Amino acid sequence: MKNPPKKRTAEVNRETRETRIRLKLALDGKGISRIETPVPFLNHMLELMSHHGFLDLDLKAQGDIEVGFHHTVEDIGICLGDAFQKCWGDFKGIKRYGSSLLPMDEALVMTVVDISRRPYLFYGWKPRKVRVEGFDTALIKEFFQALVNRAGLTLHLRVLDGENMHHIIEALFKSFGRAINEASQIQTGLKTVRSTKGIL
Ligand SMILES: [Mn+2]
Repeated sequence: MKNPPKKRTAEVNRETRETRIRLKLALDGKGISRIETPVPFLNHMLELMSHHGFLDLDLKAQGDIEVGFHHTVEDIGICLGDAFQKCWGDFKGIKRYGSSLLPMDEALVMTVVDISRRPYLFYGWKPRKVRVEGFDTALIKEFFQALVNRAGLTLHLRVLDGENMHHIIEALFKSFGRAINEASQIQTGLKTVRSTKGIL
């Protein structure tokens, strides 16, 4: 009998003078998460990303939130980016591309990714409001930029419609989860990297 494909997992521990982060990530998971950070709004968003992206995520973060959420949010993005890269390993057989068009009531978001090893973020959203549920909306971009840089990901995030900030941000995280899950899939029969250059 054929063995079931092995779960791709990674562990990242990062400690700086600003934050302390411990993270375990599994692709091909069940979407189960245990998330403990001092930023409740981000906990909520990461849980959605994990659930809709079939990513198992175990995350514990502490940070200097007395100076704001910036360091903690950015550093979680860094660790998650590192974890994705570790999970992808040698990139062999990976589908590379993934996309998701996702509504959340009136909000509509489009996410397109390429596991390219060329970090690029297109962030086509200028939030109408600076704050939502005590959270600075500009940090969403910081989070994705940090993740993109470390994962070596091409990521296009577009908010096509939406009024409510909470809805829009939820749609961004769910949509990212779905797109990254699709792109991370292993293409049966593909033994090399998916590039005509033969290398990523
Ligand atoms: Mn919500």
